Amino acid sequence: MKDKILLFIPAYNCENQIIRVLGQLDEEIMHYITEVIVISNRSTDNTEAVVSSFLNRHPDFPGKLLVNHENYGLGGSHKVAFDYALKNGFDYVVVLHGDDQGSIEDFLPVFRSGYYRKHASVLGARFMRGSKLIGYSLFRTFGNIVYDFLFAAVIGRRVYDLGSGLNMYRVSDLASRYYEKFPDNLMFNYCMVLAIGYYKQDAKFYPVSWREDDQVSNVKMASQALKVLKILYDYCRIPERILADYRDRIVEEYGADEIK
Ligand SMILES: Nc1nc2c(ncn2[C@@H]2O[C@H](COP(=O)(O)OP(=O)(O)OP(=O)(O)O)[C@@H](O)[C@H]2O)c(=O)[nH]1
Ligand SMILES: [Mg+2]
Repeated sequence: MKDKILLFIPAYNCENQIIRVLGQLDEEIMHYITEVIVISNRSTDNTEAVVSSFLNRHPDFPGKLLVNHENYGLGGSHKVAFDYALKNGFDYVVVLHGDDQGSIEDFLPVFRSGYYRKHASVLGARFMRGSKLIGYSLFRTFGNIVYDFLFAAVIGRRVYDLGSGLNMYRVSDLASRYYEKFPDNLMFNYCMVLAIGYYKQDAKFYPVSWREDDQVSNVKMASQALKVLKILYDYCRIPERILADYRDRIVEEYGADEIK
């Protein structure tokens, strides 16, 4: 039987890039994807209009636009998407950032060979043999590699990325919702990496390409770098800290409206 695979595209103010991301979804890719959900985090530009108009122009495209009730951050959007995957009986969920920095094509070999079936997650890696960085600054590359090593030392496994924009998770492994209290911001993925160590997950890194051209980076590097160190330090001292609530604000329910 064919696997039921959900493609989740988080989108926040990326009206110029989201259309290119949707354009990546050609017949070959869609052969493996059952449904696509674009989750807008209450974008204030034309992201939602662009997605709606794409869906109207392609009535046979199995896609939906979801708009979060509030801006839940990138982590919060993952929670909405994982919940959707669990409730709708998906086998796997693929995450592809809406700002067109990654290429889902990089995962074609993963889809074709069924590699994803053998592991709890396949994580796109930008800093691994075979990865390709285009326009990504040397400084950020260096910083990322240092942090990869720090995390690797702490979880006792090689780490090749703390959170690229192309990942695939087995949905049954998300059923406990272990990630529910992870940060709702961009640090969500860092905690997901710690979870690999804590829960001894069978995660595999897989080299991907990553480009930076017209995207607007929302990462506040210095403050984020420090917060990450704090999470890492906490985890080193008391691994159970991963179960603590790292959110800045408690959200009772991560809700979204389906626009189409
Ligand atoms: N910053 C931010 N991004 C969000 C949010 N919700 C969804 N996203 C999407 O999450 C993705 C990642 O956001 P970016 O700010 O580009 O962060 P990043 O790609 O991890 O880091 P960069 O390398 O700086 O681009 C983008 O595709 C956004 O459209 C949100 O609330 N804030
Ligand atoms: Mg980005």
